[in-house]
Amino acid sequence: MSKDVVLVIGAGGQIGTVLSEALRAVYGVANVICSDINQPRGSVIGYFEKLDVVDAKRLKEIVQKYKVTQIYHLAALLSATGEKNPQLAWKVNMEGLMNVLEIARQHNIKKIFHPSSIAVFGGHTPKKNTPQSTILEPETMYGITKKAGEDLGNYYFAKYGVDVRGIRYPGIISYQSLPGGGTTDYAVDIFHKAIAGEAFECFLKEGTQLPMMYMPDAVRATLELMEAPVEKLSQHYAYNLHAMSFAPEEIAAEIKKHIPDFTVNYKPDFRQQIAESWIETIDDSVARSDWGWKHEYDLSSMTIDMITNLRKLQKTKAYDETKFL
Ligand code: AKB
Repeated sequence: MSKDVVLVIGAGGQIGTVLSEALRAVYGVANVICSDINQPRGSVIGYFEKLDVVDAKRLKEIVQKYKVTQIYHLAALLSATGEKNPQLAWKVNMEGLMNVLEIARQHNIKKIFHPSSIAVFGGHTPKKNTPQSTILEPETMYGITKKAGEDLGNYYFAKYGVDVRGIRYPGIISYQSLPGGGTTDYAVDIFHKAIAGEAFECFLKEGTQLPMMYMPDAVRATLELMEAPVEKLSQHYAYNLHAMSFAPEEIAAEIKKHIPDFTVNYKPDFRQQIAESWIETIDDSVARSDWGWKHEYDLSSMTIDMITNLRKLQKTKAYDETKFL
C-alpha cells in the first residue's frame, strides 16, 4: 500500500466528486482528504475538511494535520462565472494556486495536479487541430488565470523542483455530478432535460463546435498523467487532450436516436462569445507519445452511457440532488 496522502481541493465540484472516488480506490479511503469551500450535501466518505483555498493558514493546518504528500487542486471559478465577477475569478484562481504552490515548496509535497483548460486559447490561436505549443491569447478572466497558472506551474518546477502537472481539460460531461459556471455546461444539462422529457433551451448557437470529454476518460487521464515517470514528460503543466468535438445540434441529434421526441431551441447568451473565442478541435499527439494517452469514449458511446446511467439515477433519491433546477 502506498504511503501517499492525497489532498483534493474542490472535492465537491464536478471533477472533484468523481476524481476523489477514483483516488480512494487507488490510495485507500483513509489516505484521501477531501476539502471544499462548501460542506458536502450528502454523507461524507473518509475525511472532509472545509477549506477556502485563498486561506493559506487553513491550507497549511490541513497539510500538516494529515502529512499530505500530493495535492489535486481543482477549486476555481470557471469561464461563465468568472466573466460575471472577473476580480473574484483572479483572486480565487491565482491566490489559490499560489497558496498551493507555496505550501508544496515549503512542505516538500511530492506532486501537484492543477488543471488548465481549453480556455487558454483565444485570439490568434489556430482553431482547428490546435497544436500543443501555440499562440495563447485568452479572452476570459478564467482563461487568463489558466494561462498564468501554466506559466507559474512551469516556473515552480524549474526553480524549486515542485512537480506540478496539468491537462488542458476540454468540456467535461458526467452523470454523477454537475458542472458549475462553465461555458460547456450545456452539454451536461441537455441530458438532464432529455431524460426528464423536457425541451432544452441551448445558450450556444448551432454550429458552435467545442472539444469535449466524458468523465471516465478525464479521470483516467488525470491519474495516468500523475503516475507517468517524470522523465517521460516533455512538459508538465498543460497537456492538450482530445476525445471528441461537437456542436449543440450534433449532440442533440445523438440524443434523439435514443429519445426521438427530444427537442432543442437555441437562445444564445453571453456564453456564445466565450465559446467563439475557444478552439474547435485539438491536437493531442504530444500526450499520446509522452505518456500513452488514449481516449475511449466518443460522442455515440458517451451518449449511450450518459442516458443509461442517468435513467438509473433518476429512479433514486440521489437524482434530486444532482439534477439541474
Ligand atoms: C468551462 O466551460 O469554463 C470549463 C472549461 C472548458 O474549462 N468547462
